[in-house]
Amino acid sequence: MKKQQLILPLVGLLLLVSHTATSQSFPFKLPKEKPNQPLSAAMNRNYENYTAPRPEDNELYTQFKYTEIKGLDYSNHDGTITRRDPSKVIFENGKYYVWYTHRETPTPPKGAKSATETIPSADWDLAEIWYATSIDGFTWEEQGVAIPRPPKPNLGHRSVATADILKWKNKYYMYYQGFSEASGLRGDDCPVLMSYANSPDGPWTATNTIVIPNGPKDTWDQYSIHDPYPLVYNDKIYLYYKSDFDGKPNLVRMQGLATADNPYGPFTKNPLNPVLTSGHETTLFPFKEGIAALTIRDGNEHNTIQFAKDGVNFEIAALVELMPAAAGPFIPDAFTNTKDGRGITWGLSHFTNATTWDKNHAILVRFDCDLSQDLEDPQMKKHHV
Ligand code: AAL
Repeated sequence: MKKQQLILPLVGLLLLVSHTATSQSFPFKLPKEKPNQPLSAAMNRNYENYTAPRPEDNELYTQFKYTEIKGLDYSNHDGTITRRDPSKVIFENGKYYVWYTHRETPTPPKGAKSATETIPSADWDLAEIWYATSIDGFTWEEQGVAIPRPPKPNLGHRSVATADILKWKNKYYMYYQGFSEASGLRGDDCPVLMSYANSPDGPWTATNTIVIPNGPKDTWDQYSIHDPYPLVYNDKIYLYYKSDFDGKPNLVRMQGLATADNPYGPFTKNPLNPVLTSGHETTLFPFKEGIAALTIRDGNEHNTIQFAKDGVNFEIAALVELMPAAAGPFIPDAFTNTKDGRGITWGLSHFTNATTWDKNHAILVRFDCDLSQDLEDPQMKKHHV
């Protein structure tokens, strides 16, 4: 065969191969819809697992911005005053309300072994639930105690902490952790208690009973029910909570769900619990037909925002960074039984300096984000700054 006779078909073959490769290469403009061509596993996931292939267009992707809030006194951050674990923010009587763990003790926390009747073991030990109000969400006026520690031997006499609010048929219900022993001993094995009021300004009446009991022996939530977080969804109260289990070598933190037809219970734990394998403090909100969750630190899926169409079966919707710890968002439709949740754009969260043991305390801060369906929506715009 002559040399040219061999070269020409080879060139043709090369052209064909390179043309085929070009036509199958991923286009320069990222298609909004999944293209009809072979995709790598990662590219397939980018279309299948998220609401949009670009993070900025994914409704459950966001970046978080933090702003110092004004009006709350921390007297030189020496660890004797703490404010942490804010509730959801609600809007009533023309102002925003938030409740939080408030500790004011002669010394900073000193660990379980050094705890006394006046020396706290942990940042949330010897605490009460206080509240503050605000007109603009940036400057807050502390109103004082909402729920004090009840006298011994009532549940929660050592500390009441980590509260969250429910509005149900025009009354207010506060769910919180009731410690009867110092945190760090077995105090953290605490159940959830509840107080109710006709007005967000109180007075609050404690039921003095356990509302969400710990699970039976040898079940995942036998020791603690932390961070109670009620929403109204599917005509019921959906109360999410965190438990710490396994214990060896480190606690595993996951989140469960308990539902009830009225605020006093009984609460039925979901048979699929835990429903979130990751996250620490609970922060969830109605989104479209389902529930979205800020899944912050701890677990394989920390630093994600997850979504469950049915409020139970969560999938990862976005991977994010610098998430708000223990966030309490302002949720316009937290209690409206919505089937088209609007989302959130701001709230309060806390910063802790837990590593500086001798000054250990937390401060409340404001966070802003865009986890809303539509910022132009009048319901969102009214409250968005
Ligand atoms: C927080 C919450 C609960 C825990 C402790 C105080 O971050 O998870 O409230 O009990 O830490």
